[in-house]
Amino acid sequence: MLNGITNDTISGMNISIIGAGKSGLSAANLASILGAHPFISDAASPDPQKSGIDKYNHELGGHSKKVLDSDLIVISPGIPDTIPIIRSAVNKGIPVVSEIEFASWHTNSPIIAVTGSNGKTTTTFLIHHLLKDSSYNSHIGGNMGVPFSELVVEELNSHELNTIHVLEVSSFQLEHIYRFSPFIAVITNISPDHLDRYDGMEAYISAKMNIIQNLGPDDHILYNGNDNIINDHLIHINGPQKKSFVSESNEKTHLVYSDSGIFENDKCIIPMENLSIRGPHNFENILAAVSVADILDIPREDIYNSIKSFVGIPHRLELIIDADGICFYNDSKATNLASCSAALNSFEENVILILGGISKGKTDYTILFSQMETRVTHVFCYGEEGENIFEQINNHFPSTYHRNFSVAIDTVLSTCTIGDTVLLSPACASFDQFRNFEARGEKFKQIVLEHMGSIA
Ligand code: UMA
Ligand code: ADP
Repeated sequence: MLNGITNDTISGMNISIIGAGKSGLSAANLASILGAHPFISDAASPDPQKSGIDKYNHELGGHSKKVLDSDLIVISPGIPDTIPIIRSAVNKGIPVVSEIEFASWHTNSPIIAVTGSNGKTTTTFLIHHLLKDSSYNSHIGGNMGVPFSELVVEELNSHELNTIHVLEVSSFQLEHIYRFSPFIAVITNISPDHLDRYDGMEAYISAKMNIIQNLGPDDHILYNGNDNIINDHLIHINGPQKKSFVSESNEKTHLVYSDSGIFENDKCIIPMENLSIRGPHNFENILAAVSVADILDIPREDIYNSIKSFVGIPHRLELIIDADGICFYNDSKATNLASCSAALNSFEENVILILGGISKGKTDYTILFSQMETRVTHVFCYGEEGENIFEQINNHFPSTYHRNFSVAIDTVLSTCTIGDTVLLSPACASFDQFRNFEARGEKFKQIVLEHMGSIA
């Protein structure tokens, strides 16, 4: 498959890189540092100087046959392998690898890789936080925004020892994996997502499960034992060491969580009020990070102190303000049903829920009904998908639809009263009205804070 390519044979090679986003540019930089000849090809036409593409041989505005004049192709995660140029490359026998695969050839440092449908970023940051606090030389990257190739370039330049790469890896990045082999693979959970890219759920799950395909007997799989999909797919896996980070006692002291905190052998060692992150899903993320730290033999006392100082990540169930008894939460990163469901589970009652954006594939929002029943007093729907959501919900819950996001939020603000929790947990992607989920979350914060300023 890789035609005998190893890290030693990269120098002098012609490497086509598909996509001139973050991954493509970082892979090109790594390739050129290694003495290869990168050629970047992008379907769009970004400004070559502004983007930095002008430093490399490149073509913009489409993928021509020049791409096929190469020994190796590195594909960016956002690009599906069904595009014609990749089909032609495969037919010609040119190896196509993902950016994280390519980067992994050029480091011998251990990799801790976190995948799953939800909780990847939070868990990855938690692990990095624990490792840093314990003086590990931890570097964080991957789907959270820093391409793995960039970490590898930094490592090659710094000559630092004892590096550990803590990576968030998406299903997209796990396509075209051949040798990528983490020392610890964490699988947080699996539920429907990205079904606009995959030919059904099995294809999506299969991409996620690639994370374990090269693991050996000294490597570890840490997984969510409450997740039936993961259990079903791991049951026949032998070789790597497997451990559920929930609901199973381990060789160290057994941890469980309840509404009030995390317990070790029935003793509450991290009370809920000592944490900046909330909700049962975040307890699971913490247990996953603790299990990683256990493998690295970090003392439990250090782990607990470190967890208490973790402040959470913006746009993930982030408390914007408690304005005299009305709490506003920004959970803009909740772009699928399972993450919205996790947010709902984090509150008891009086929730005003904001749903909408752009669809990631056919979605049945009625799945949320049982949780909404006791908790949600009104649903505000917005955006391209909002109309569909409104149609599914409106006969069962008080609901309102406004296509425009800002108009929808203004209406929420004129409706909410003391005791309400206003929750933006949209269960859809943001791209109909925003550049990304961060821009949506920032807009939400801005409107809420301006409104609160104006009525204070
Ligand atoms: N392009 C082509 N041909 C095509 C389609 C696109 O050339 O047929 C070009 C576009 O014009 C653009 C480039 O490809 O210039 C974009 O490539 P990309 O979408 O892979 O984006 P990157 O900037 O390289 O960012 C990627 C990840 N993006 C995606 O997976 C969509 C980033 O994850 C990641 O942070 C980054 O690599 C660094 O590792 C983002 C993401 O949305 C945050 N991830 C998904 C998610 O979290 O749900 C999986
Ligand atoms: P990812 O990187 O997988 O998208 P994030 O940590 O960014 O995960 O969280 C994405 C969304 O999912 C947020 O809305 C967050 O509140 C929610 N979330 C975080 N952890 C979990 C979990 N373990 N299970 C379900 N939802 C979660």
